[in-house]
Amino acid sequence: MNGFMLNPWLDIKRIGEFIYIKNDQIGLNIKIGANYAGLIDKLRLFQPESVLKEGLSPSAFDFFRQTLILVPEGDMLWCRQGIFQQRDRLPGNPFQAALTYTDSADVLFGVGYARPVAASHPAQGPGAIRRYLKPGQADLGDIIIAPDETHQQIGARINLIVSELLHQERRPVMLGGDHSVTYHAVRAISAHRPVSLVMFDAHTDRYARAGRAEPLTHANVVQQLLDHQLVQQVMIVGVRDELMGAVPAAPDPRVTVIPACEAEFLSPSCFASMLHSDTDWYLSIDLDVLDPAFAPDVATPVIGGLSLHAARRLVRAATQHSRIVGVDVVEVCASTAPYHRTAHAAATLLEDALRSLT
Ligand SMILES: [Mn+2]
Repeated sequence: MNGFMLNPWLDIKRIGEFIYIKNDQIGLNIKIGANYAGLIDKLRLFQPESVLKEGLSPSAFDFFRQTLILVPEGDMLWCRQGIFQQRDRLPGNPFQAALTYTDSADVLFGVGYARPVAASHPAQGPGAIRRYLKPGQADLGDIIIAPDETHQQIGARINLIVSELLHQERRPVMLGGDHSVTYHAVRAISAHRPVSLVMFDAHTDRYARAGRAEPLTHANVVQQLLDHQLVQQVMIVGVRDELMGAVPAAPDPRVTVIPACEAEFLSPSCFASMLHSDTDWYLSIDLDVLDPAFAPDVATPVIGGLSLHAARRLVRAATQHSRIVGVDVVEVCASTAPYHRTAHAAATLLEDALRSLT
């Protein structure tokens, strides 16, 4: 397999004639002469055999083996900075926890990506949601996103993490970010197996300006998944975009829409029976599915949404009765209030989902 493994806490710096290799998590702090400069590239590319040829003790590199995630070759940003920005959600000793996170079936990671023009800040979603999650979830932290990075670069990382977790037979649980991040997670899953999308959203996310090829956004993520044949079926729950004057998207036999007014009173068993058992499902929860009374801090609120209890019933029905292969929670923005009720609602729905996943 192409790529290399990297300890996410590793800090490699060259200062003058010396190279410092530091890992605060395990109290590692070694200094080597800069004439070993070639060594650093080998370390980064994780070629321990060739490193050993340089005459260093094999045990000096044990810490490199305490690694978990494959990093793509050529993505030097990850290489320099590590994969994840924060790991403070890891239970107990963070280093030990990371080594054993694979014991958990569900593994969280954050993607604080937001469209550049967003007036509000879904980029802060992962941190906001974590504040209300109960401790104990395996959590890789947030992927690093540099200001000038493209959606493709960020997408490649999401793809990599999701693929690696699937390979380990884990379930990826992504904290967004705006809704466009869902595209990359579903694409990664669809490369492994056919998958359908069950999505809670005020919008169909199938909006397009006529006659124009558009880049991936939060507003067309479902349409792009359909156009690129990455989903078998799409079930969208809680839609009420007519209230904001949206033009209905062209009918597509793969898409089922349950309007908010029906979803509020839909029985869990009826909903579960609509999620066909002949496909795996990816669950995506856009917090704007809730009425703004419950979730005001979303990028595009629409009046007339679901109550928290209705959404919880349907999320639990979906996770109890269908094969869910991945989950995300998206579009939680920053709040000016000390009590972030939108993030609390997001954490509640996510915990409902994780509790009832089988
Ligand atoms: Mn959405």
